[in-house]
Order: sequence, then C-alpha cells, then structure tokens
Amino acid sequence: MDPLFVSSGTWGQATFDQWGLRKIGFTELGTGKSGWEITTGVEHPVIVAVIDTGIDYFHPDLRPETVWRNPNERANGIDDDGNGYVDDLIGWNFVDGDNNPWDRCGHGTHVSGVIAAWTGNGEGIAGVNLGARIMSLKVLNFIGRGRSSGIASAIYYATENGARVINLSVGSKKVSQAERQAVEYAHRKGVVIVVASGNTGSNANEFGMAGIEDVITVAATDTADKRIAFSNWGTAVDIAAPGEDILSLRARRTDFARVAGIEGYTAGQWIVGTEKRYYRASGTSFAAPFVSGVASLLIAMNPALNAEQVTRMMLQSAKDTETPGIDQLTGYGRLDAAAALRADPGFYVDAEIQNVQLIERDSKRLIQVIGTMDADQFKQAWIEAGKGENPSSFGEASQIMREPMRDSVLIEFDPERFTGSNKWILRLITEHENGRKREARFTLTLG
Ligand SMILES: [Ca+2]
Ligand SMILES: [Ca+2]
Ligand SMILES: [Ca+2]
Ligand SMILES: [Ca+2]
Repeated sequence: MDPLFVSSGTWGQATFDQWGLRKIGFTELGTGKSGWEITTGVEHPVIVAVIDTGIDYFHPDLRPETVWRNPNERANGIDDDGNGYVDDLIGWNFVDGDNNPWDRCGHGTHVSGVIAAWTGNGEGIAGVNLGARIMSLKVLNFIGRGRSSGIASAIYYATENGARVINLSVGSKKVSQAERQAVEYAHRKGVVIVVASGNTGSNANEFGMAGIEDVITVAATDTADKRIAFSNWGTAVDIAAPGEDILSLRARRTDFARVAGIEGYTAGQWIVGTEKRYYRASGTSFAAPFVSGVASLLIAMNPALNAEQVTRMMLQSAKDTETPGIDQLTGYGRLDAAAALRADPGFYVDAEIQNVQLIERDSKRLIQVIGTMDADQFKQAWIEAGKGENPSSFGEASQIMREPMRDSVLIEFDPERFTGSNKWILRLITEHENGRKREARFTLTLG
C-alpha cells in the first residue's frame, strides 16, 4: 500500500496519517470491510469536476489518466468541439480566460487528491476513487480569490462536458443569481453537486451555495465524529465528513495556509514528506471531496444510478453522530462509504421537523409541528416530548400516525400539553417496514 496510507504520527499526531479516508471505510484490502473491495472505480471512469484553484497535473501521485482529457478537442487554436472554449484540452482557467488550469494556490490540488490520488502505486497517499477523471476548472487565483461569474460558467462547463459530480469547496457569504441558476441547471441535468458548508462557524443557510436546496452540503467532523468548531451548521447541512488534518497532495511551490494568513502558522508547517509533495490541512473544503469521491464511486459501481439515488445512498447510510437522528451540526451523520456502497438505492426513512410555530384558530392557540415523516415502505411514525433541554425521558405526545407526510403539518398540540417547563424537546420517530427508525429533534421554547 501507499506509505502515507500505512503510516501514522508523521507530524507527531496520535492518528493514522490518512485517518479520514480510513474513518469513512477505506481500509486495507483483504479485510472484507474496505469500500475498495466493492469497487476501486477503475471499471467505469467517472468525471468529477473540481471547481477550485486548479490542479498540479504533473503531480507524481496522480495517474496520468486521472487528469480528464477532452476527447473532442485538439491543440490547434480552433474550438473543435464547438463548446465555446478554444483548445480546452483538460479543463479551463476561468480566472485568466485560457486553457491552463495550473494550480498556483494548492487548494484545488489538495481537494483533487482527496478524490483521486493514485492508490496502490507504492508512493505517497491513497485517494477515494482510483478511476475518477478530474476535470479541473480554475475559478480562483493564487490567493483563492475569484469572480462569481467564473463559478457559474464553470458549473455550466462541467454539466455540458460530461461531469457527473461537481465539487465546490469554494464559496463566500454571497451567492449570485447566476450561480443559483447554474446550480439549478446542473441539478436538473442530473449532476451530483457537493458543496463545503464553510468555515465561519455560522449558519450555512447564509453561506452562499451551501444554502442552496439542490446541493449536498458537507460539514466537517473530527476523529471522534464530532463537528469541528469552525464548520458551518444549520438545516442546510446534509452530511459530514472528516475535515481536520486531512493529508493530500501539495501542488508544486505552494503553501496555501501561509498565503491565507492562518494565525500562528509558520511557513511550511503543513508540508509533509521528504520530497515536500504532500500537505495536511483542515476545513470543510477537504471534507466535501470525500463525499464527491464516494458519489463518483457509487456511479462507477452502477452508472445507471441517478443523482437522487446517489445522494440517498450516502445520506441514508451515514453514521449517526452528535444529537440522535438528523441534526443541524452533521445532517444525517458522518459519511460511511462502505455502507453507502452496500446501500439499497431505493431505501429511505426520513424524519424531519422543519418548524414548530404557534398559531391561533377560532381564538384558540395551537402549537403546529411542520415536517416530514416518510419512507419508501412507511410503517408508522409518532412524536414524543421530553421536559427540559436534556430530557432524561420522553413520553408519547401523539398517537401512532399511519400515513406518511412530506413538508406538511404533522400535528397540532394544545399548549396546555406543555406545562412545568419552558423548554421541551420534541422527538419525531419514523419507522420503516423493515424496523429501521430515524428520528428528528426540535427544541421547543415557550414564552
Ligand atoms: Ca472546445
Ligand atoms: Ca482545438
Ligand atoms: Ca499513492
Ligand atoms: Ca445525528
């Protein structure tokens, strides 16, 4: 195996150097438990667009085939395939308006390495999908800045030129109308769009593309499956993946933590290896590509899967962490690739409380619970309530409900039901016919 996949403690840490990859289910072959024993992705190469700072396409730990090549374009100064880009041989550089997405920052190469570093070549690290084709679309310059028009154009490019997965480890507070429309377009065309939740420790709903409905929003977790403090949270978060001290590829002559001016960082501190070819970094930027990589492996395993099925397989099989059930820190939980690769594409069991509001009807006050209780084979659902912020026990608050519902009023309570405390935890539990349950919690604060 690759030396840095096997090693641990290289920079004095207590974990494997590639703890994140192992955490999500890519362990040594021969154990019967590794995701790679189901597929390594090589049988069916899947194009993954990395919309970022570019790529070091000469990196020795990337298979030459990993860099996507436009099959219908030649270097002749003519737009052979008529896609509007002249000589776009391996992607496009939307920053400078040319065909060279060379990475002068390092961020995009790091993201690309998580997805598709050369596993099993006896050098460096391993990546999630050995067969992936990375379509590098450069939208950010050497200090990680770019225009939103470039991001929108890159999303269209990826969609029109065969990408089945788009990784967006970029973003800021604002999302432009053009970006929103581009994401909607890619979604309509069946592309899986994966977005980092952002690193401002705030609500991802207000963090650019991470707050758009049609994307998979990825938060970052640590070695104990806890959300890392910088990782944005909120109802927009769908899933979490490792995002601390993630080891990947270093683009030649880059040190992006230094350029970003991270407090207390000394130049070269995150560079790894005697040849200085590797780099470790923390952020939701490096959690998202684990999800993109696994999405591409699912498609490699079964190219007929659609985006909805791919998403469902990852979300429904995620390992529940933080508060039981779907929560605002980690969504469905931490990505589990081995489980996702074994998941039934049709299976789902959902429980979600979107809102709890006080309404008045016929001069009577009512507490209305809005949400979703649904499954592909729905058995039943019910709501329980517990007193205080951390209830020691829950009591039944509703009858057993036999009909699935989506995005609608699940129940109305008489406020009198909730006496003796101004804080209650509501717990919605949905049960699948096969016995699997999922729950969602909501903190009810009474005035
Ligand atoms: Ca072209
Ligand atoms: Ca040409
Ligand atoms: Ca390697
Ligand atoms: Ca949870």
